[in-house]
Amino acid sequence: MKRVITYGTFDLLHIGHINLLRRAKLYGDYLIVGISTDEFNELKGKKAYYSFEQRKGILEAIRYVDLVIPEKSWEQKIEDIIKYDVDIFVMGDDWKGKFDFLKDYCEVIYLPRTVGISTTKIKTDIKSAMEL
Ligand code: C2G
Repeated sequence: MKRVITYGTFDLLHIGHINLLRRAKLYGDYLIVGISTDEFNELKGKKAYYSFEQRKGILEAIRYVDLVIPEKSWEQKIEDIIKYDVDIFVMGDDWKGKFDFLKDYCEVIYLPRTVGISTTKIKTDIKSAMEL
């Protein structure tokens, strides 16, 4: 049983998130997602549209996702990897290099981001459409 973990805010869920989760699952049999709490998002300088509970419920409905846990801090990853016996850590390559310290605990893979989509772009496009 190969266990994979990834983390993120996953707000206004879009195909970029789904592509990441789908590819992450391909590396193993069990995918854990650490979803940022509203408080941790503040630390990240992000304000999600959907609350933690809503984003968690949405992620739990995705066929690739086996377990959703709260991401409350930058420091919890090593503890999570040990606690959940994780083999592979996966993130989009906008984070390339940032989590290489986890290589002492598991495999670290950065996957290419899906081009042309982001939560920020969705918000901006809707805003401009409303102003037309
Ligand atoms: N992603 C992607 N393609 C996009 C947008 C996002 O592959 N067009 C990926 C990101 O690279 C990330 C995941 O989808 O791996 C979730 O993206 P965010 O919700 O923006 O996550 P982020 O705020 O970067 O949080 O501790 C790690 C942080 O919690 C990551």
